[in-house]
Amino acid sequence: MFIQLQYARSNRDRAPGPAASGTLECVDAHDEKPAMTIPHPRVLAVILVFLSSPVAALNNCSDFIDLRSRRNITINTAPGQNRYSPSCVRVAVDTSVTFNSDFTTHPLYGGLVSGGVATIDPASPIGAHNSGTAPVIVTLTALGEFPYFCDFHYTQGMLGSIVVDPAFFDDGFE
Ligand SMILES: [Cu+2]
Repeated sequence: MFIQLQYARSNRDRAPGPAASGTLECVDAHDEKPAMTIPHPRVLAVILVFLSSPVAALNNCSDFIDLRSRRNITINTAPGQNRYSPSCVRVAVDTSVTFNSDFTTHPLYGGLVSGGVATIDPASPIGAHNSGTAPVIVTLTALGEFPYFCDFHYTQGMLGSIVVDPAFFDDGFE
């Protein structure tokens, strides 16, 4: 090892130019490698854009409150306020979500609001609830993102989204 380093050093210190015939060439494979490889600027830009953009951003959600350690969560509608609280949440699979609201005055639908247009998703596990004040309890058994909105007030910001991640606490360590 010591001898290898010595050769490498003398090889590096040698004046540039072709080696004279008969000279022993000892090239350490690592000797010519830069200490750190810097990606091409364009590659770097793509990486930065990827890192800075949220994983998902449906229904005005960019920051998701991390509630993955909970088995049950509640999304409330504050009286007199046309919004959900919390609105953007990240939960573990099989989490039970309780919506507390007056669904007659705040019809709740699973679906996407994009460009000011709300589209009900009939396949959403959040479903459709447009009457009464009984709590709506939804258990989210599939991975993915499930946006939802109030049909009367989504233009006022009464909308949100739930990201369902794999359960990280299945071993009981919570
Ligand atoms: Cu509403």
